[in-house]
Formats: sequence, C-alpha cells, structure tokens
Amino acid sequence: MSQPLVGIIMGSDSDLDIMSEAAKLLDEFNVAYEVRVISAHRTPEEMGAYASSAAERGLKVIIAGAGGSAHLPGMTASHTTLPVIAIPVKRDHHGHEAFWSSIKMPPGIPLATMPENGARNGALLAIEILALMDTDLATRYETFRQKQHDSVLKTDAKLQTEGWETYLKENKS
Ligand code: RP5
Repeated sequence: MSQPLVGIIMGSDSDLDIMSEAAKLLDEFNVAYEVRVISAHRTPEEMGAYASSAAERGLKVIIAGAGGSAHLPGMTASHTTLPVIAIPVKRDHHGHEAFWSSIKMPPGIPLATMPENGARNGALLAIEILALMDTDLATRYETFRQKQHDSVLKTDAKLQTEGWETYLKENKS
C-alpha cells in the first residue's frame, strides 16, 4: 500500500456515500488516500491530533466533509497548514448551513469550499494541487480535461445534426 497523499475525512459514516465519490475519483487517477471518520464535535481531540500530524505523516491535501454545523472542515484547517478542501454535505432535510459554515471562514485560515455534495470536484482540486509536484499526474489530468472537452464538442455536433427536438427525444427520455 503506498503512502497516502490525500486524507478524506468526514464527520460521520452517514457522509460516506457522498465522500466516496472523492475516493472513486482518486482511484481513477491512481492517487493514494486514506478514509477516516473523525468528528469535530464528538472526537475533538482526535480531530486536532489528526490534522496537526497530517503533514508529518506525509499527507499533502485533506478533503473534509460534514453536514449540519459542519465544523470539521474549518477546524481541520485551523490545525494544519496543508490545503484543506471542504465538502458541505447536504441532504433533502438540511438547509444550506454546512455550506455557509465552511464558506464563512475568518481571514487567515483558508478553506477551499466546494459546492454542496461536491466531493468529486474536491478530489479534482486535490489532484490539481498534487499535479504541481508530479508531472505524470499532471499529464493524466490534462488527458482527463481533454476528454471532457472533446465529449462536449461531440455532444454539440450531434445536437446540431439532429436538431434539439429529435436530440431530446432520443437522448434524454
Ligand atoms: C454531521 O452531522 C455529520 O458530518 C453528518 O453529516 C451529520 C449527521 O451525523 P450522524 O447523525 O450520522 O452522526 O456532523
């Protein structure tokens, strides 16, 4: 097992369905990571110890997801100088409190807040950070972006050929 470079942490195992999207994306790019449940409220000392030892353990980026009061991402950022990426976990019965809790960080403690449930984008941002120091990863990421670009052009070409009504009927039903 290679040295984890990314820490994926979450306040509860109930966040795992959302946060697993980050793990899946990192798997696609062959980036080593660890997945942990660490609660800012229920295990505050462990949260502090995890974040303050993360850099010396070899982690380069932390992706932290939580819902509700969502103190985990911000407090993790307070305990480390590594980049921390927040994933506000949003369920149907939630408001937008987790997002606001993450985006309203005080000056001096940056937290890269993703859209609600945006664990996949969080992992992509982690890859962009890691790719600054890893040319192979940078190449794999360029390829990913190029494929995404080509796919949109292909979609638009099909739309132009078929016309929007046929396209809608045949592709979106
Ligand atoms: C947050 O409260 C967790 O991150 C989770 O999103 C939410 C619910 O937690 P559990 O009731 O599943 O422990 O702190």
